Amino acid sequence: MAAPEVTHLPNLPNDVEGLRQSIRDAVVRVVGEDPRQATERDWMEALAFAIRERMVERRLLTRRQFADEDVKRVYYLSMEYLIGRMLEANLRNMGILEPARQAMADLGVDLDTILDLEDDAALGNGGLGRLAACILESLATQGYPGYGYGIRYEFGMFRQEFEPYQQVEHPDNWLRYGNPWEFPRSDRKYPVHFYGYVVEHHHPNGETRYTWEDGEEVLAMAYDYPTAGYGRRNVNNLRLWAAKATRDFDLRYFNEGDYIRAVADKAESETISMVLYPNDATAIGKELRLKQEYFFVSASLQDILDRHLALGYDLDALPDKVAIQLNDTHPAIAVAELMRLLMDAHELSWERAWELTRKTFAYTNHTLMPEALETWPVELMERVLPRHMGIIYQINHGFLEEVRHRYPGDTERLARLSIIDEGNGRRVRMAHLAVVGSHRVNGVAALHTQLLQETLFEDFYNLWPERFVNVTNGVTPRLWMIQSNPALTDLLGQRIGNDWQYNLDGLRALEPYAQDPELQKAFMDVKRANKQRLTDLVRERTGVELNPDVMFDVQIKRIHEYKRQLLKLLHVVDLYQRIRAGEDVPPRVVLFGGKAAPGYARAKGIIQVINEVADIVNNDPAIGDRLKCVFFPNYEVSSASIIIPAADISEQISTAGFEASGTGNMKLALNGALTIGTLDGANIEIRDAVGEESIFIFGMTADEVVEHRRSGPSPEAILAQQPNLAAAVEMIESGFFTCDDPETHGDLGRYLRHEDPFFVIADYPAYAAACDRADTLYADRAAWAEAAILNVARMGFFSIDRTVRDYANHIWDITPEPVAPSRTNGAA
Ligand code: NBG
Repeated sequence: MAAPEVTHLPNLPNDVEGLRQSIRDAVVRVVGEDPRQATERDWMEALAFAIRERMVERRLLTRRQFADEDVKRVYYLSMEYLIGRMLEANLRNMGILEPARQAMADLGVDLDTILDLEDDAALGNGGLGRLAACILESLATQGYPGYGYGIRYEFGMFRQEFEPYQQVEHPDNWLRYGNPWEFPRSDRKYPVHFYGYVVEHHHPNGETRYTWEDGEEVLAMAYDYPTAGYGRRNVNNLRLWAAKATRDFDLRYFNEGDYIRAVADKAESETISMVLYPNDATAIGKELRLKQEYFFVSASLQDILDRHLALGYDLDALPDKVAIQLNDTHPAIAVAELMRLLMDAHELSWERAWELTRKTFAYTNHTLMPEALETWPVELMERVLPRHMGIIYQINHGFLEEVRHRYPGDTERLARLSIIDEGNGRRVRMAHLAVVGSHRVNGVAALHTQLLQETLFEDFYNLWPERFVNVTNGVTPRLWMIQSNPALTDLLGQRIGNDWQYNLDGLRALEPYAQDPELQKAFMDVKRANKQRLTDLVRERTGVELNPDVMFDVQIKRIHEYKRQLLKLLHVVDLYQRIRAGEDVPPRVVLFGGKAAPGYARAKGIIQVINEVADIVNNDPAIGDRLKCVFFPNYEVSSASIIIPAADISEQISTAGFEASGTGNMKLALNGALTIGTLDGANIEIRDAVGEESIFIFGMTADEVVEHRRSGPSPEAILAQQPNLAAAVEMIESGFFTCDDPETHGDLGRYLRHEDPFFVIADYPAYAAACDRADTLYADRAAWAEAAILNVARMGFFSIDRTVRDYANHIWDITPEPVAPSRTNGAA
């Protein structure tokens, strides 16, 4: 046992004085600059270091308590974490935002200026990655022992520019100045193996064992990011892996005298963690992607088992002490990897290993879209991960035996359920591997879970109904209200106190005041100020001048056909024509934001046409303030924080049955925007929560979409009945918005008239009518304010804290372990 003074943690003071001291010291000791000459960036770094010292101290306290209390831990395996900026979030959750602001002011530095210097940590594409970030924050806030594992991509989500209308992607070099939040852990490195072959060993005792030989090895090195809970002392950890070449690897070639080859190979093995694939909800099918998946899964599982054993637990106790959540199928290879580790490294029997594996894993599905379902060619899997391919075969064999027993003679069912798809050139279905290897499978909204059970996983549901649960997504009110909307946060504080910050259902206390004219005025004033803030940002980023007194109608999300940005665009063109024809339509600002996957031509075409339409509309003197259309460039977490609080209307208009949940819908509604939406994903639950009168629902239901696809009228037939819509389509394809060049969007016209796979045309009349209903309500300020206030008051269900409790209670079986205020920093 080390002496108490050795194990004592520093216990740094959190008052203005103590912070000022730490920041000043850090400028000299960590940044290496004279405080007299320090730049804003130097001060930012110094501030970050002062915070991180305090965070790590609490993390160590948290870890000591978890060890003392023998807790069960959950590990969240995700290829993506869309975190955004960390400085303000950490200050806020550590409870030192105001003291730090004062301390910085004392040092002659404006905190807000500093906050704006930070790059977003954009290690994710969209909703799936942002959900992962919200879940980690909530785990810490609620005191759950929960850890994230992922990849420390050198380059995150690309930066989007328009040149002038088309999306151009630029690399996101977010680590170029280093990163003050990470703790590189050179003592936490694990070898990860690729390629090679498998050798079978028969023991005299009848056992067969396997070794995986030859091939290549890469090291995974840990980088830790402490994650602070809000209003609690708990600090958890996000561990991201970076690929490093092994020493052996270098040596082999160095010894052969091939220095250049050695260095080149080193660089190549380090490409594994180089870049995030910028594809949202589409499987990519590239070998490097498979290597990324296996790389982070293998390192994470080795680390989890190491910790489990180091804490003194037996492997048999794995499911009692460890839960592992697979965030979509990206980490599904974990099922085979855990089997490999338990059998080949720890010498457990197949049966024992399989039981532990199934009890430990759970799997979240995030989409029904066929193009998102990962399958890997057997040939590729055999080459890159030969041992895993063998294990998958054996898992599949046992599983199909079980199916055969339940459904004798049903060969079609066997083919449908098999982990190996024999129909498409033999591929491994990762979703099937995930379901077979997990004790729970969840969808992310009620409709999505229902559709999973009825369609994608119907056969699995019939086999194991007890494995399926729904966990509706949520969002963290710390980022999406307290930080993004300080004005509304203050107003809520004055009216109903701050309990809602810890239990979002507390927002209900606002309901009785929804008709109070004073509150309505204050609420609308807050909205007006937020719109002014966005107006300033839009001017700065695009040069377009908005009028904050008109309705702000917002569609922000990845660009995808099923999300139907084209539906909104047709409405813009329709309005434009009506205004030009002299009709008196209510004024509005339409704001789009979102990125297209670089290889998704249709989505990039949608961005281009929106930009072109915007340019004409915004510069047409006949239009003025009655219609403005903006494509906000490089939509990311930090810009979402400005856009969302300023929205009056939230566009959630996906083709019903396609959006698994949505979470932007929740953020916008929480901030008082009214939803125009289809009965899709979590929109349905939002409608149930806020009530029919506070939401504008339109369009086909998921069932009706299926029916329409089978026997509905063609888009052409519908256009023949809809003169306004037909005129809008014609205007686009005529080349009106592209300097009279009909070529550019001729294809888009054909697409809408003859294909329209997501039923933009079919849903348009209902959509335009929903927009009109919104306009009518908006014209009645009091009625609008009342609906918006009720909307906020009724959004408590969509807190990520409820989501995380659902996972904890129904899937992980873990309990909160808040760090006791009495826990001292002394020797533990
Ligand atoms: C996305 C869905 C969204 C959902 C998020 C988070 C993928 C594969 N799925 O509807 O499209 O809100 O996941 O669950 O990115």
